[in-house]
Amino acid sequence: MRPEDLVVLKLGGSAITFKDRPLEADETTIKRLAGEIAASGVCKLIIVHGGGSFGHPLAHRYGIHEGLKGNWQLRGLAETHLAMEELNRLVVGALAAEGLPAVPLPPISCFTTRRGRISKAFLEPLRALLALGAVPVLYGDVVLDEAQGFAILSGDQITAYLALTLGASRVVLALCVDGVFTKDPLKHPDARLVERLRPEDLSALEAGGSAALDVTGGMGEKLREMAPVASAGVPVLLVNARVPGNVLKALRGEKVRGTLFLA
Ligand code: IP8
Repeated sequence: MRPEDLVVLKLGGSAITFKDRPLEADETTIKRLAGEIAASGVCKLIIVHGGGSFGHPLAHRYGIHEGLKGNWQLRGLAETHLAMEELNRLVVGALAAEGLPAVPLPPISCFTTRRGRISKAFLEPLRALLALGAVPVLYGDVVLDEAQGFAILSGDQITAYLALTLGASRVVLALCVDGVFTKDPLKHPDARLVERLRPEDLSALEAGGSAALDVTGGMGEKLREMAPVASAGVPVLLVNARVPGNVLKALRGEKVRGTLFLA
């Protein structure tokens, strides 16, 4: 990989938090992943992380994803953003402890949406951080929405948007499962890992959704979000972040168990 090649890494919320324990981060995994990211030697990197048990329960409690229904939700808007900042601080702190110049970039102040889809993006600070050699760290967040007041902007949508807009060479999705399966592996023991997936294969698969609460969708939604990236010829690699060494190998472009999503 050339030093100028941009990689976008998404750390799934279920990989870095305990999804069934509200506001509890898996700090051991975050620390290990930070070590793997630092050891990968990728020079031009953007990290986006999900909400897991920080953003999702609050967003759900206040119906943030449904848009403005009443002023009582404003408190939830603030609380959801603060919870995400808290998780972001843990991720950025772990990266900094490994010597990486990680800098938080709150999506609430650089994106707006229209019915939940990115409508405007102010990417100058992000471009400038990359040019300086820093590692911007974004996350799924509450954002202001032109049509419905506010919305949840998922880390996946941000990842796909940045990969396409900034011309990434690769996207790595670090999840809590090995990749895409032929069936939901939690329900079907005969489910097989799909090692190579094309956007046109999507409808043929019963993508295994995550069982825990997730207001921005599970695996199916993730793949639909990544389809334009894969279709544009940018490889999207899905790997299990809970297996030590996987993220390191994926970032280095080495062979690793997972799903390669590419047209
Ligand atoms: O976990 C959603 O981001 P995701 C973040 O990437 C919030 O879907 C605030 C629920």
